[in-house]
Amino acid sequence: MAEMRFSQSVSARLEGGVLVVAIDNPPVNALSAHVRSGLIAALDHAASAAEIIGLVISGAGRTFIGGADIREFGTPPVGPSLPDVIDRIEAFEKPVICAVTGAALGGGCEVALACHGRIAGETATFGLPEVKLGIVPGAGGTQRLPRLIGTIAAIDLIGTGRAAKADETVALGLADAVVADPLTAAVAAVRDNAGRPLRRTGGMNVPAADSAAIDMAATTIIAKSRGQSAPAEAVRLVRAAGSLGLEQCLAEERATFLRLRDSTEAAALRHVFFAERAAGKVETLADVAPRRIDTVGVVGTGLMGSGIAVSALTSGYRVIALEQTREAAASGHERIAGLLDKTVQSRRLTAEARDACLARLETTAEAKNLATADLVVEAVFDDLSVKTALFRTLDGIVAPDAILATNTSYLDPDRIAAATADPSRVVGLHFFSPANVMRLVEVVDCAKTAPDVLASALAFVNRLGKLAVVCGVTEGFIGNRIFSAYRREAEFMVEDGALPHQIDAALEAYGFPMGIFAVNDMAGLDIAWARRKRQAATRDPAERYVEIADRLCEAGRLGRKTGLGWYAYANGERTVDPAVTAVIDAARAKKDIVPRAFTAEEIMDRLLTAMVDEGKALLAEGIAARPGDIDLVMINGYGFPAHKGGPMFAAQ
Ligand code: T1G
Repeated sequence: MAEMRFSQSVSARLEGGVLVVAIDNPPVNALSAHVRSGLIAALDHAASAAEIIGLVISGAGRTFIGGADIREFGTPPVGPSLPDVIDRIEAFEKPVICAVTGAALGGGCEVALACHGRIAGETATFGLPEVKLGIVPGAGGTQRLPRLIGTIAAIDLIGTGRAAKADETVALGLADAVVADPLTAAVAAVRDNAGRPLRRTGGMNVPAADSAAIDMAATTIIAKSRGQSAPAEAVRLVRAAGSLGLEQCLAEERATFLRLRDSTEAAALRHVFFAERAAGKVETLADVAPRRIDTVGVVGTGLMGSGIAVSALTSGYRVIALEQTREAAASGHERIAGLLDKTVQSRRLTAEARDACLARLETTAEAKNLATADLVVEAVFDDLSVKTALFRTLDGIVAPDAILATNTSYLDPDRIAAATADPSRVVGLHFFSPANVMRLVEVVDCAKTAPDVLASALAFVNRLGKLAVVCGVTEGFIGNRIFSAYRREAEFMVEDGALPHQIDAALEAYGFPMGIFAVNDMAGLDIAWARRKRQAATRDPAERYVEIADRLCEAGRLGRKTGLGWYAYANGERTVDPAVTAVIDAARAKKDIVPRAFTAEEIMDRLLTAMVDEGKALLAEGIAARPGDIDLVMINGYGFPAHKGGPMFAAQ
């Protein structure tokens, strides 16, 4: 069967009168200009060839279509536009069926919606993730999806931007069938539909739905948007589909898409998208093969250790979890099993998969059982002498090529590595709590870490499905160093006149889920207090130091866990406590500080400046490789709103 080429990325072959079109635009078959023109050319050809009874649209490789080409955003538009292609497909006289293997996202899902039938392969996923890029679907998604699956389901899919797996899409009415061989099935579907009235999605009515239920779905989406504008806009457009004409709504959708595309919010989220793709990529490791890791040892099964164990288990690793005593090992097993149960309850894991995880878990008090581990991650108490003693022990147990990783947050991993005979096999893996939920892992490239050890650590974090950001050795790595810098600035402003709840309100209005003083209360004030006390002897007396937090801790106000911290927590409710204001007033009086007023804007400017200045220092010291890495750490580890792009981006 001769291949026909319609552009550099679109070709086709004829199969029994059916034109089977393949899009081949690596890496994800994005709808670049040459893909769009190739599709139009294929349709033109099919329209003019009487022997052709219809078309199948498919994607080469493991993706159907990853969406519009995001790299084209902000560049001069090149025709045909995606709506042109979509309208042409939907209006086509002959049946057009898509065979979906892998992801059909954004414009890729909109192409599928315009087809007269959708055949899904077992790996197929459908989604309109545009809100994650600060935009709305711009080629009919907000109008055609509700026609197929109803307003409520459409609000959920478009408002969250999540991708639905093949089975769910058939249940929703988005895909017609899930089959092992979608291409063959699609060709058959073209034959079945040839010469018959075609099902044009745009021509369908939006199924009626209970308005209260629609309101509920809309409220849920908007409540989670943390001030981002795209979700509310998407909900508005989907709701309009049920009440206004298609053409009018398509025009409004397009106008909204173009307006949002050029917004700062969308630019911020595009920055985050590409920063995530760049993160974890280390040029010097391009040709370095990671070591094989099948068995992971975890030392300590407390909050962090059990979370790390669960992440490794649910990613298919065998896990040996070590505790100091048999009793502790048994309760560690229980804690891990409990977390797995919770994951099953939240439908993120099947019961069978949980059982398989437990079958791959061993908890023990025998350190020698770690001899078969390819990688050991320690999550014991954050004390240097405890960690160095542990690494010395592990050094004598694990295989010479096994990797030792420390989960320390603040200690110097080089000093931990120096306790071993071979520091080149030591790396930092700084997880965030809860480790089975938080995406971010700071992968610390220590002074002597071997390239293939770093490559192995990155491969391990990728396999956990987490976001790896590489950083060098400094106290607090990227995240905690920046966190300390803006906490310091926040405390300066408190001493100068602002109140903790005012600063938190400014951060929450900016888009943080929680302000810095509330975060400190949640984490517990004693950890930072212990570190300040450790540093007191070496602190520069000329350096400004705010004592308020020390006074709170001395008064037993250690945060939520004691019911009192920067706030009071009667019945778990966060309330402003005049006793704290009194401590603050006393601290100001002691330094003869006359308090002054701060606007929310000034508060945010000062906090962002503190973050950015520390970020610039981290880049200058070579601790962070890219500004985007710093943004990802603050977004994924410290609640910085993604739609602001992170501190380095926001500062631009
Ligand atoms: N455009 C351009 N480049 C893209 C791209 C896209 N849509 N998607 C991915 N890439 C690049 C990415 O930067 C990386 O490049 C490489 O492909 C592999 O990506 C009108 C306007 C499809 C699930 O939001 O979710 O359609 O780093 O590492 O893990 O309504 O990519 O190698 O140089 O992520 O296999 C909507 C975005 C667009 C989906 C594959 N679509 N992509 O995951 O690979 S807006 C999306 C993804 C839209 C219309 C609107 C994932 C993937 P590099 P990767 P992966």
